[in-house]
Amino acid sequence: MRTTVGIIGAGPAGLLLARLLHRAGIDCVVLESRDREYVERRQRAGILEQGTVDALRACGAGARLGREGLVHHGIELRFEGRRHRVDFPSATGGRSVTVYAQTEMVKDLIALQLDEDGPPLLFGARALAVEKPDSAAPEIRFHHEGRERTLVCAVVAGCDGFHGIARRAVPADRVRTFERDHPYSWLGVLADVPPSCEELIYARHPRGFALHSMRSPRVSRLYLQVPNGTDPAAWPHERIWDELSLRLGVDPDADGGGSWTLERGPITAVSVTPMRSFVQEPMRHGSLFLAGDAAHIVPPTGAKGLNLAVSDVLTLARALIHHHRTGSTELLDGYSATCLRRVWQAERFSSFLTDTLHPRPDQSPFEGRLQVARLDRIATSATASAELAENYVGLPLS
Ligand code: RFL
Ligand code: PHB
Repeated sequence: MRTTVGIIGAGPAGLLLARLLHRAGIDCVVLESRDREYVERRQRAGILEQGTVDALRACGAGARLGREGLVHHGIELRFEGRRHRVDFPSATGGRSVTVYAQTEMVKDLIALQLDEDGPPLLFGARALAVEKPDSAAPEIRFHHEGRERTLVCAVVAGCDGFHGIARRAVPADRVRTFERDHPYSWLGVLADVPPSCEELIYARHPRGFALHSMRSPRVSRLYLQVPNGTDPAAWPHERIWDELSLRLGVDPDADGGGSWTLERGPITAVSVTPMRSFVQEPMRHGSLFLAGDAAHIVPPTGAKGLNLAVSDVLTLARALIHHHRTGSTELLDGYSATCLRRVWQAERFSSFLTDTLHPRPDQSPFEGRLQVARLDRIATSATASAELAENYVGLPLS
């Protein structure tokens, strides 16, 4: 098999790249190790930056998103029983974010690719290795329908996520990795109950972080900070609701406190996700380009992972299209540096929010007070609040 761009992975990065290249008349093939049902059901992110929404609209994947996506103009911070709302439009020249599940975005992109005669998308096709990545004809060795095959390409796009194989094709002496593990995980639950809030709530509590998000007007998505290695079975549903109520709770006498209750309902899914910060530099090796989680991971607190995958892919598609039309490699040569600037801004912001909202198991009382002081600063300074808002809605695409 031969193609111009061989794409490994049908997550948001690989699917959007395929869509953008196909529309520009560049051939590609997408290899995905899982089956369609699995890819469409995997519960992941929920917050799209304005730039991500604009990109999906521009490539024709914005119809259902426009109907079903919930536009949010702010978030609420809770700490010490207090409530503080961060307003986005007033701090960012009118920008906002959209709540739309990653799974829905993936379904929309798959449907477009299959229904509109898009480029080949092979499910159950597991890439085993990228051979000759630094040559002009790199190859992807993959396993599909019981046999091993080879896809010969001009360019390979490694969009295969954090556990993929593309990143490992770069020789060890050509890369640097930067990593930080966090001493806690998130227990995530999906519940068939209308959200008890209109906007997302991020809470810092001495017992740990909690987040109230949503998937639709009828489905809530909630998270609790838990120790690494937590077994979801140790969290019966009543215990989950009790802990969420406690951590998200408000004090009627505190600033903005008032009264608030968390509505409970049937929990339909529980999972535990470790928190990780990771970057591999550079994001290109010869004809192999890494995009999305294949190159970097941020802890989910800043809601940046999916949005970074999208911004990488926009940069890569633009560079490939420019090369296809003009023969110039200028944008391809700048790909890694352009992406990494934005990646490190997202790492910085995600680390800041993570460190501010999660009490570490070994932290000193002094550090606890600093977390509260940082949140108090956001609640009382328009400048500090605007800094959070600007980063949350997404820094401009360069
Ligand atoms: P993905 O989505 O992991 O897709 C990679 C695809 O590659 C396939 N694959 C292979 N295919 C062929 N051969 C191989 N050898 C392969 N190895 C892997 C996989 O099956 C998969 O289909 O990476 P991509 O496209 O880079 O997208 C990244 C995002 O999925 C990720 O950054 C976000 O989900 C992170 N994230 C969030 N991001 C946000 O922007 N906003 C959020 O609100 C947000 N919340 C979250 C999150 C991630 C979470 N978890 C589960 C880590 C909340 C959570 C709980
Ligand atoms: C989600 O809805 O899954 C979500 C929202 C905000 C985050 C992380 C996850 O920061």
